[in-house]
Amino acid sequence: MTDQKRAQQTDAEHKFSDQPEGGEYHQHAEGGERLTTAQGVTIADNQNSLRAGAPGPTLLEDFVMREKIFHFDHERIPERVVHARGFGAHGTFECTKDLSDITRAAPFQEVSKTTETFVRFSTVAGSKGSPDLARDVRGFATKFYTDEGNWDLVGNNIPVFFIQDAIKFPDLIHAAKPEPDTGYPQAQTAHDNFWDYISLTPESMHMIMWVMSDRAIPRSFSTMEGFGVHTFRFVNREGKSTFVKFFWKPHMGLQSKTWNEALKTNGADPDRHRRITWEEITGGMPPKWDLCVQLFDQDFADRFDFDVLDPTKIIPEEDLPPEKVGTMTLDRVVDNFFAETEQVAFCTQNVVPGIDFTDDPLLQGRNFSYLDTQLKRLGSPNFTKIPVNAPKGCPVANYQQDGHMQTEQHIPGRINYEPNGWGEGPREDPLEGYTSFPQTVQGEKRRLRPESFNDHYSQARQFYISQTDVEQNHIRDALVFELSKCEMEAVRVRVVSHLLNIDEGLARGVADLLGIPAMPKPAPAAQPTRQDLKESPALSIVKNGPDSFKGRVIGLLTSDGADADLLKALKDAAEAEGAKVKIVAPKIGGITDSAGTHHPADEKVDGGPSVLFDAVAVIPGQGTADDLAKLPATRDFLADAFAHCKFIALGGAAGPVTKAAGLDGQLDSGCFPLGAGSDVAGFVKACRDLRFWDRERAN
Ligand code: HDE
Repeated sequence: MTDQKRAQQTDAEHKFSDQPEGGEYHQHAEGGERLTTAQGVTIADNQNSLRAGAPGPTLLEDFVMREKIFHFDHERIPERVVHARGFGAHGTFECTKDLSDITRAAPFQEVSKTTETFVRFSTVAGSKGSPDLARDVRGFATKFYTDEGNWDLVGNNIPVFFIQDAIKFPDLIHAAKPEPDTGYPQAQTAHDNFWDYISLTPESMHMIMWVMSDRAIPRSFSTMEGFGVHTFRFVNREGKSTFVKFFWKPHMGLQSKTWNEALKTNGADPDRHRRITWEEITGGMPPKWDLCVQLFDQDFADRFDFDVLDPTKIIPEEDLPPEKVGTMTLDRVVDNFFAETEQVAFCTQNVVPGIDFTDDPLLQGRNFSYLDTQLKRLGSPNFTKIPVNAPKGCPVANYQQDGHMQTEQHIPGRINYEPNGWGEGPREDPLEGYTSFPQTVQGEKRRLRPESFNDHYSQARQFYISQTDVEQNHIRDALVFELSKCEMEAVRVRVVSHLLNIDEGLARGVADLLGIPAMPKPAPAAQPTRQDLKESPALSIVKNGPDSFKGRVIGLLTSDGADADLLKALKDAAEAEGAKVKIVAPKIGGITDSAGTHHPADEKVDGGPSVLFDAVAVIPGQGTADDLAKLPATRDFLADAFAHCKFIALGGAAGPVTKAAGLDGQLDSGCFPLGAGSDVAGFVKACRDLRFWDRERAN
């Protein structure tokens, strides 16, 4: 287990931590593993290069040094052109519904059947080193190692996309990435190029509503949904096709950050989402999602008001409830980030018998792009042999050979072609092999967009009206934030002209907060916005939050002399809910409570701001509260928790901290005074709700 390995290595570090006096530090093999070159030659000295004299010139002859530095020089591979920042983990998918009458796809043939998976979550716009809490779409790519080959479901945490045709993708991404002359901004769409492009691309408006909502700043990967986006086909053994849309539903419910909190989290812990995922898996709380499907036939598709092949549209869950077909548990972290997370190569073309494509023009374009990009990134068509990419559930046998970094020859001997007269080697299997659905196709060869893709605003409006008032305000504020970073007024005005086609109140709110002097006319629309689409509660985060506080964390700011009974009661109440308490203290060494018990701290106060916790408690000791309150980080801890609408528990001695945070006289019913005999469990139960949103409404 990787965690045990880390623990062993940490112990080993202690053994070696004393430096020998006045000398260099050599670790000699004493019966242990020997250090060698890549050619297997044992290395005698890994600290000094080969020199003529001391000091003297370093000799070119030093193959040990040259090989070592040569390899180092070539350690980097091109980062992904999009989705560069990612985090991967292994898991298992367990089928809970037999779908063998609908599809012959291996993972769905039998209840309880398990299939190994590898998932990589990602942000889209930022580079590999960008912060996790950027406002962005999250990638949710899953490789199923089925026993009929690898199936890659390369989805996002948002069910629609910005554009309807793959030919537009390079422009969209160029506009979103840092501007080409300055090289900034990093991992942000808050700049002119992005909004200029968007304001000239009305089909992006539905996606823009999602990206400006709190969906784009999730609390963790474990609290976001995933979507296959496109309509795919399931095909059964009789060759019958059923349309399918895929959903991943998180067991922890939907949860997000607030924008101000996200900005601060990026400073406090740029690896927030990676760290949470690692800790969930290694801490025995493996994240889980249900895989759900919307299944429908051509008749339903024809009756539905939008084109099911248009990737800027959804089928509302209330119109066609997604059915649960299985559960995925991510239960194993990677052994090596580069080998697995960086080298994993997802391709939308990776389908297995029983799963097929549709004519969605975005999907068709993706089927070219992903294979192509893997060759660029991984440097060889043999990337399929890298263990994380190789099929696990079935044999691989073909006559593909050679190429850079070939590591094996499947078929030894003379035969490397088919058909052959030797009667040996792998052969086609027309019955069991992959067969494309025999769809009838006809039409003129032209560059065109179907009229059925013309309605760009109705579902954008439906998304907006389905949000709670708090969420609607967040969308407005996000638009205002982003557009305030645009220098060109024309861009801001053009965006507002589109918002007028979505919701007049939203458009006016944004225009007002941007200081736009006169409202523009609504943008010309290819099709008028339908006002009759019903609200879809499934689209709101707040309406689909968690029903328990399980898996979340209370940040406890405390100091020497803190009430021992209260600390214990808080810990017990949190654990009873399946949650944790982490101690934040003035010194990382920890605190000693009123009963003389020592508690090591998890964070020193200026390294553990409240943005890292789901709820907070402030329980200082009687004699130390004043000193605690003097620390600027203490003031921010409480003031931020309050501003981010978190539930707050305040111990009896918290007065000086409350005052320093500027909250005297402002405490509301999201703040729980705790003293001897108070209802600590009541506080933890209140934390089941995502936030105390009334605080935001009151301001
Ligand atoms: Fe991607 N996308 N994409 N994309 N995408 C890539 O492939 C592309 C789109 C998605 O964790 C690239 O291996 C085109 C939609 C994820 O490794 C590249 C178009 C959706 C990941 C590429 C789209 C996605 C990628 C870059 C428009 C949601 C990360 C590196 C036609 C359904 C996979 C790579 C991972 C990655 C192309 C649009 C999801 C260049 C041309 C829509 C999750 O091939």
